[in-house]
Amino acid sequence: MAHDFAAQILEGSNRAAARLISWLEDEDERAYECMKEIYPHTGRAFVVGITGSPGAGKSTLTNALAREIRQSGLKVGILAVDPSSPFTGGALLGDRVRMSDLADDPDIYIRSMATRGFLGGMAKAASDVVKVLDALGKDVIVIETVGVGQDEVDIVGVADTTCVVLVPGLGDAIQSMKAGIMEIADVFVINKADRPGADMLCAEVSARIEMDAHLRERGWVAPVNKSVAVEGVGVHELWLSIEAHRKYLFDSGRFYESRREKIAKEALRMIHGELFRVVREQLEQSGRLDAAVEKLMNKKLDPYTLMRDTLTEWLSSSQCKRRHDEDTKG
Ligand SMILES: Nc1nc2c(ncn2[C@@H]2O[C@H](COP(=O)(O)OP(=O)(O)OP(=O)(O)O)[C@@H](O)[C@H]2O)c(=O)[nH]1
Ligand SMILES: [Mg+2]
Repeated sequence: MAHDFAAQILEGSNRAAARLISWLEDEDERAYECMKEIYPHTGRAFVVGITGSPGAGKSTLTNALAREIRQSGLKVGILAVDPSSPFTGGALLGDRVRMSDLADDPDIYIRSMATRGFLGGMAKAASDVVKVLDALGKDVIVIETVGVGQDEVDIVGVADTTCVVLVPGLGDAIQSMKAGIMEIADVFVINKADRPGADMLCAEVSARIEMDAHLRERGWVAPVNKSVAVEGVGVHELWLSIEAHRKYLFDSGRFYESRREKIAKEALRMIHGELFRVVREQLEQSGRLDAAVEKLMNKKLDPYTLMRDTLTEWLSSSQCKRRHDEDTKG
């Protein structure tokens, strides 16, 4: 079943991909079977992250960029991570409306995802969806996400090239730079360049890049682009910057290195998530968590001891179980 389904995705069926993504969202067991099948066929697509403040024009830019990328014959997948709510809220609907003119092109696949309610965390959800789009045969995958919290920064960690969108007049440019934006940006885009202050912001960001000597050590200096996304101005140049970064990654060997880091991080993240889920389930269902919390409250127990004891106990009980399973099998 999973095999046939995976085959459909590998043949490029958007419908099959949509179904698999729904399974992933529902944590349906069938999703894992299918993901195992498609995994060997992933890792081929180039992943671009578009992040920035709410309303910076990320969706408009993503839309225009997708169109630009399609012109070179490449297939595009778009993942819009919606910050607003787990419900089909305003922004999600807005994205749909603005991107609807792309929806007729079968070589563009657009998927929205709400940021709340994912047990395994957003970064896992995003990298799962990226894998599906990759297996589906998309050459470039664009992830749009609001750059505010750690969750979003983690999502961007899935991308090969991260574009940070800034807007003149918001006054938070320097603020966001402090919040680690400088470190994650491979390419800067000053969008809404039709507004006053764009040149000044451009100069400000460039000066900041100059200042950060340790950023320059990376061997790549983030270019600062300007765009008017609503008019498609500067989008071609943005794509050229992304391609230049891609070339840098390959030529310098950073691509391999960075993918390796991502895979290691992802593997650990998944194991961490699953271990936590299993242990928590056991503690909660047996009522032991409540009992332990009671003791913690009364200072009859400390969380350090609880942490170690829980782990030791869990490890020995799962070893016992394995031995038991082996015994009964043999
Ligand atoms: N003046 C001007 N307006 C723009 C430009 N790009 C986008 N906008 C407008 O800015 C508003 C927000 O654009 P979106 O593309 O939805 O921005 P976003 O960053 O995706 O917004 P969220 O996903 O809600 O965070 C829309 O009304 C756009 O039409 C631009 O270059 N210039
Ligand atoms: Mg948007």
